[in-house]
Amino acid sequence: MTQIAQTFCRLCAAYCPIEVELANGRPVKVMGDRSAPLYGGYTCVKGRALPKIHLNPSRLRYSVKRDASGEHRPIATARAIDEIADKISDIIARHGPRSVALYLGNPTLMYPGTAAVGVAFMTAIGSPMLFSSQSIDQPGLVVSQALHGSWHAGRIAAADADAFLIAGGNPVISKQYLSQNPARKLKDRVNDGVKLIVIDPRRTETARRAHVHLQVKPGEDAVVLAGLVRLLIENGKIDESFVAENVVGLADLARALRPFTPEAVAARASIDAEQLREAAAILGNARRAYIGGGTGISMSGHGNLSFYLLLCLQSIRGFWPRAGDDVAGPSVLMPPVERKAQPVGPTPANFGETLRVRGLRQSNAGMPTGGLPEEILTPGEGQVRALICLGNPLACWPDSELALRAMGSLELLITPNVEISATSKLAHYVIATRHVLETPATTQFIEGAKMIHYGYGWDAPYAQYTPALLEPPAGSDLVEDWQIFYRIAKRMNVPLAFCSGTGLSMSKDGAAQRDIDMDVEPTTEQLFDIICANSAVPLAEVRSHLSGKIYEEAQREIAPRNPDCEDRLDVANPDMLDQLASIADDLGAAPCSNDFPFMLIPRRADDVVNSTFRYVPGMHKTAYNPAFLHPDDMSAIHVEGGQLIEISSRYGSVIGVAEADRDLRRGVLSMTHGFGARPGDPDDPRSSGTNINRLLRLDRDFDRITGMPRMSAVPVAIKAIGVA
Ligand SMILES: Nc1nc2c(c(=O)[nH]1)N[C@H]1C(S)=C(S)[C@@H](COP(=O)(O)OP(=O)(O)OC[C@H]3O[C@@H](n4cnc5c(=O)[nH]c(N)nc54)[C@H](O)[C@@H]3O)O[C@H]1N2
Ligand SMILES: Nc1nc2c(c(=O)[nH]1)N[C@H]1C(S)=C(S)[C@@H](COP(=O)(O)OP(=O)(O)OC[C@H]3O[C@@H](n4cnc5c(=O)[nH]c(N)nc54)[C@H](O)[C@@H]3O)O[C@H]1N2
Ligand code: SF4
Ligand SMILES: [Mo]
Repeated sequence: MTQIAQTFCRLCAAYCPIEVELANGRPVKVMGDRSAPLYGGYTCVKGRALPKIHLNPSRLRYSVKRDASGEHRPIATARAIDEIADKISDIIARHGPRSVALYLGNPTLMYPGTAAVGVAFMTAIGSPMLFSSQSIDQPGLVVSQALHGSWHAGRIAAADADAFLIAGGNPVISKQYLSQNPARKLKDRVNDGVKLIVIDPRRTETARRAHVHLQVKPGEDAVVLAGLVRLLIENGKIDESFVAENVVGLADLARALRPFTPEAVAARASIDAEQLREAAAILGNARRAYIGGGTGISMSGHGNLSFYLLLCLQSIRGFWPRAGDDVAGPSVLMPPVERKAQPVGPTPANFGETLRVRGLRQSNAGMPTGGLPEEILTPGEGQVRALICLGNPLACWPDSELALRAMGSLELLITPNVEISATSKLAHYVIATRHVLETPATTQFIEGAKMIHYGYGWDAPYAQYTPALLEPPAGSDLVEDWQIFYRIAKRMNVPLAFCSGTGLSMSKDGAAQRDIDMDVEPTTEQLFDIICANSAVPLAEVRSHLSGKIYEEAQREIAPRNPDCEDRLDVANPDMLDQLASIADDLGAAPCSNDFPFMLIPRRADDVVNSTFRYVPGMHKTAYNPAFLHPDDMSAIHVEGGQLIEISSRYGSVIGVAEADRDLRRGVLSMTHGFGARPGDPDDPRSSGTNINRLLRLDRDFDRITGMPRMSAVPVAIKAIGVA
């Protein structure tokens, strides 16, 4: 029997509404749901591969435990969870709660309950060691808001902007910014007259639509952005009344930017000064611009400063929404919030828990994941001995050798997963979990994520709910990720309570609000009722429309500022101006190393999300991540497409498979991360790909506030090692 079911894909944060064709309970085909608004029926190769992902023969159908010889043996999931709970209790009894850490990586975004119950678990056991991918992603995006202050009313909606600036991001592939069908959205908006500026060393799918593409030398974004802001000031393109009411520090900023003349910037960043002027003219004439920075500007050094300069640009131009405008991204499944047209002044970026390594400390981007491997490996009081890991450090964390040592030294490593990843290979327990089509879901998690990274989620009051479409495969023994935390807590006898920020209103003292019943386990649907309590639109209403819907009743207007608001946006943070001064001191030609003449930069690929989906057969053009180089560079070093090359940084060496890419600027090696062999598997770059994280180091050239290591603009040498 064939049946069509509506749901949404959660393989990436775009959450595209889809229809799944089911034949006798098996998924056969995925199509975009054209009846849903905003997406125009869009799907990508990953979403369309959902049936393959589900029926993947190497999918984990039961949990496994590592035995004394290091082999994984099947174990009943309930028994594994009991054993884990007993081990965690024992570790806490011996070493205190700080010895237990949790890492929330990308699978967190697929299931609305995971983060809520995971965080509740860490709070209940009293451990501050809660890490996430945010601090190895774009931590500068939130750190800059702490240093500059933020706009209470949120951001300009893409639909209201007449110019876009995307720096170090590629929305067409990543869906970060313009998330709903970004390729179409860009095309339509550019046809409507929107002027697009892209800053990227690669002529990306996004840059192809740009009016001005600044094909910058990697790592020089702060210089380019400083040059842009300087030109705006010089050209008098200041929103004077906005600045007078809301901004402090403009004179100091202008002084700090003086050295960044178009010519100096052009020489340093190896771009054309005229193009920089053109970009400044577009931004200077724009009424409202939609501005976003991605991983490119975050990972190449000066990430905080680059994001900070983007904020300064918005503030001096007054590119913030005003009273009476519609809120971009109003709450639907989160509690309603009144948004006001006023600044929220700067706050300290660092606070809370301190690591025992390199003076790293918690920041508003979370605990520094860049310090976690050393924290695990450094003996002494407070050492982390147990890690519940929703992610794949061995493939994704910079400095894979260190990640390998750290993961291998843990007393207890638990990886909930749908497959045996590189990291799962080392785990004491791999808990087999249900997959996307087997779990109910809502869009609430992404709505919350938008509050942290405005590049995700919807500008309109959009929401969707889906029931589980499928039963797990017959004979499998699977749980949902959130149930792991709940059941461990239950066995440990620690009651869980939800904290603020998970859709519950806060108690008067801002502390946990609602206890979870520890006697009778809630169903996932009941869990949603709890985390969507007090939502702007009742969950029952969202449940009653299975296609995605815009809930007009949740649209809110931005309220006027409080008459007594004295907060200001600070465009002259001393730390940021110091960084500008030290760049200015050395503004001649960028340093160039003869030993490492190329620069490694990251890129996202359409058919994987970080390390995910690599083991799904029939889904990929190549099983590996090509080492993309400009064809002229390939000729210069006598390398042909398909040939193996040795790529060496100061810290390590890997083998890659060369491939020509005319869209790159010369001198750049562009590669996707998340690849490489699993420990013990044959290491063949053509079948398992290349782990570029072996070229990176966590403890050199890292950001003091977040521990963010350098992951782009990494100097490398390349040498041919054989003909294919
Ligand atoms: N060199 C370099 N390194 C990078 C980056 C880069 O650009 N360059 N990017 C960084 C960024 S931005 C990020 S966010 C991190 C990501 O780093 P992580 O979050 O650690 O990595 P992912 O590959 O997203 O983790 C996915 C894991 O989840 C598993 N998984 C897939 N589906 C499910 C599921 O349904 N349930 C469960 N429980 N598990 C599932 C996958 O098998 C995989 O093992 O990587 C960072 N690392
Ligand atoms: N298909 C797919 N989608 C994804 C992911 C995925 O793995 N696959 N990952 C998800 C995750 S975890 C994240 S964080 C987001 C990231 O989303 P984005 O930040 O949009 O990621 P990318 O698509 O890699 O775009 C980064 C761009 O930065 C450029 N770049 C590199 N170095 C520099 C530099 O020094 N300066 C400048 N200006 N540009 C530079 C690269 O050429 C690249 O085009 O994507 C998410 N979406
Ligand atoms: S862009 Fe692709 S992977 Fe992401 S939600 Fe849409 S269909 Fe799924
Ligand atoms: Mo990310």
